[in-house]
Amino acid sequence: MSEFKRYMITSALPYANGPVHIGHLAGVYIPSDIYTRYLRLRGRDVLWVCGSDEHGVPITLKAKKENTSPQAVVDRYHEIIKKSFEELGISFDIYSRTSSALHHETASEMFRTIYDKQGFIENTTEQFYDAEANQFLADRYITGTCPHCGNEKAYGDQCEKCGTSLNATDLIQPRSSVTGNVPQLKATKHWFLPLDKHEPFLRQWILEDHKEWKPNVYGQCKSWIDKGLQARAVSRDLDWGVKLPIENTEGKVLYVWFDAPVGYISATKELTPDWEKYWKDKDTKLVHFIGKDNIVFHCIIFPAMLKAEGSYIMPENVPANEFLNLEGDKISTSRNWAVWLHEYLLDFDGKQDVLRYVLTANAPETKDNDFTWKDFQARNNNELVAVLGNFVNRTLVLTNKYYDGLIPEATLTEADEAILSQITTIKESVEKSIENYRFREALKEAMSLARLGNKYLADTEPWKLVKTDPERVKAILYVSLEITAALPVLLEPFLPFTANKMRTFLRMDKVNWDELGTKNLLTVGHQIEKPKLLFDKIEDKQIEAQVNKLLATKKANEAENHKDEAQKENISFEDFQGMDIRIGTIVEAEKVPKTKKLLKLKVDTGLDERTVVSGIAEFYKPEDIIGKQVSILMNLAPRKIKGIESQGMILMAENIDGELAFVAPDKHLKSGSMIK
Ligand code: B3M
Ligand code: ZN
Repeated sequence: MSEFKRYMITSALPYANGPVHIGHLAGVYIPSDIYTRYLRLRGRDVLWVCGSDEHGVPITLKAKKENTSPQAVVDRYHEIIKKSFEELGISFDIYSRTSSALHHETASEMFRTIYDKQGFIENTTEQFYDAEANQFLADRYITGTCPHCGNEKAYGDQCEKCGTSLNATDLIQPRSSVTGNVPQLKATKHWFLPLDKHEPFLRQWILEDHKEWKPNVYGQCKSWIDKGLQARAVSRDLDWGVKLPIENTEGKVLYVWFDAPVGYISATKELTPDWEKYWKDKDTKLVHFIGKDNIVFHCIIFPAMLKAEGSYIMPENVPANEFLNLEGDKISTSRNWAVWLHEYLLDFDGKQDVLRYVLTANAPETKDNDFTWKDFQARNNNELVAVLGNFVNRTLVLTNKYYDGLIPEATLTEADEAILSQITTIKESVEKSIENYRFREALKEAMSLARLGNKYLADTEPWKLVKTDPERVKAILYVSLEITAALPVLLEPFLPFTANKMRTFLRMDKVNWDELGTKNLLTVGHQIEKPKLLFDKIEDKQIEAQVNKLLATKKANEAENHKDEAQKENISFEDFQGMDIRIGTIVEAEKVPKTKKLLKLKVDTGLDERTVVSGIAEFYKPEDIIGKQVSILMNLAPRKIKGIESQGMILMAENIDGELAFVAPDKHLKSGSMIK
C-alpha cells in the first residue's frame, strides 16, 4: 500500500440551505464513504470529517425567502442532513457545523495568522451596492451573464454552467438578487489573498508533482494556473458569517469560501485533541472528496491559504466527480428537481444499499451521468436480486436443506481450489481500483465474485448431483459458502447493510480485509442461520410513483414560471405596426458549421428568398423543416451571425424548459401573408 502513516479524509461541507440529494451522494459522500470504510477494514489510522456549511449567501437568501433568520434555516437543515446521512450509513467520524464557536475561533485564527504574516493585500475597491436594500451585493446577491459561456444566470462568485469562478464585476448586465435593481458601485475596503504570489508553488505542486490527479481535476487546475492567478477577496460586507478578526471592521465577515474549508480543521479539532498530527505531519495523506464545482477552491485557494499560514500539509489528492443528472435534466435544488435523500429513505424503507449500489455503479466519475428510475429498478432486479441475492440464497438454502445448516467437511478438487483462489485475485483488483478512486470499477469487481459463485453453482448443479455423488456436493457447497463468507468483506465498503445481514446469516464476525484469502473463513461444523432474502424485487408501481412525483414537479415548475413572467409594459398600436411580420416558407436549411444551436435557413417571404440564421438546431433537423411555414420578422436590422448575414428573425415560442417551437398558421397560407 502507501507510505503514509495515517489518513485525513474530508468531504465537501453541504450548504445547510436544503436537504441532500442523490447528486451530492453520487458525487461526494458515497465515494468517500467507500474509501474510508475500506481504509478502516484494512486497519488504517483514518479520520473522516464533514459538517454543514452554514455561512454564505445561499443561506441568507433562503432565510429571506422564507421570512426567517439564517440561524433558523441552518438549524433546520443541519438536523435533516445529519440524520439522513446517518440513516444511509455514511460513516463520518464527525458531522460538525460551521456556526459552532470552535469553528469561528479556528477560522479567525487562520485569518489572523496569515494577516500577521502580511499574507493579505488590503485594498479599497468598488463593489456592487443596492441602494434600495441598503446593502453591498456579495456573491449570490448578484446575478448576471457569465463572460465566459454566456449563461445568463451566473452568480457574483461563480458560474454554475461552466464552473468558472468569477468576481461580481466580471458579470455582464449585473442585477441585484434582492430587488432586481441594476446595482451601483460603491467603495469598500477588503482583504485579498494574492494567489499570483503563490503561483510558482501551485504550478510545481499540482502541474509537476501531481500529474496522477484525475484528468478533470488536473485540467481545471492547469487552465486556471495558465490563465494567470489573481488576488481574491477573502472578506465580504455581510452580517452573517465569521466576523473579521481585525479592529474597525464592523459589518465585515470572512468570505464563506475562506471559512468553510477551515471547517474541516475545526471538525477534526472537535473530534480529537490529537488533531494537529492529521493536518501538519507530512506522513498524513490528506484527501478531499468534492464535486467538480468545488475544484478551484480545494486545489488552488485553500492550498494557497494553508501555504500562507505555513504549518499545514497539502492534500495528496482531490478526486472530484462530475455531475449526476436526473432523468435527463440537471439536478436543481431551487427547481426541486432532485431525489431527496430523506424522502428516498421514507419511500424505500430498508433499501439504503440499493441506492448506494445504483449511485456507485452509475457514478459520474469521468463524465456527467444520468440517474433514471428505470435504471434503478433494473439494477436492483437484475443485479442485486438476480446475481448477489440469488447466489447467497441458493447457497444458504441448500446448506440448510442438506446439512441442517452445518458447514460440511469436504475434499476439494483442483478446480475448486482454483475457484477459491479467485477470491484473492478479485480482492487485489478491488484494492487497486479503490486506491485509485475508481469506485464503480471496484464495485463491479467485487460483484464479479457473486457472479463467479452463481456460475459455479450453475455449472456444477449440486441439486442434481445430490443423489448420485453426495461427497462432491459437500465440496461444492463448501466452496460456495466460503465465497458467501468472502462477499461481506469485499462488499462492506459499498453495501454495509447487506454485508451485516450476510454476516448474521452466516453467524460470523467482521473479517479484516487483509485476512481475506489467507485462511478459511468458516470452520467445518459451524452452524449458520435459516435463509432469508437479501433483496426484494422492486415493482413497476413503486417506480411509477417516483416518476409521477417528478412529473408533478415539472408541472408545478411550469405553472410557477408562467406566473413569474410578468406582462410587459403597454405599447401603442403604432409600435406594433412598426413590425413587419409575415408568413414565410422554409426552402433550404443547413447547420452552421462549428455551432451547436444555429441553422442557416433560406426563407421564401413572398417578396424574396432571404437568409436567416436561427438558433433552433437543438430542436429541428434541417431535413425535417423544408416546406414548413413560419412567422418571420422582416424588418429587423440585418446582422452578421458567425459571418453570415441574417436578414430578419424567425419567431419562436419557448416553454419553461427552453424548448422552442415555430409560430405557424394553422392552415397553409401563401408565403408573404401579413401578420397584423
Ligand atoms: N458548501 C459548496 C457546495 O456545497 C460548499 C462546499 C464547501 S466545502 C469546504 O457546493
Ligand atoms: Zn459560465
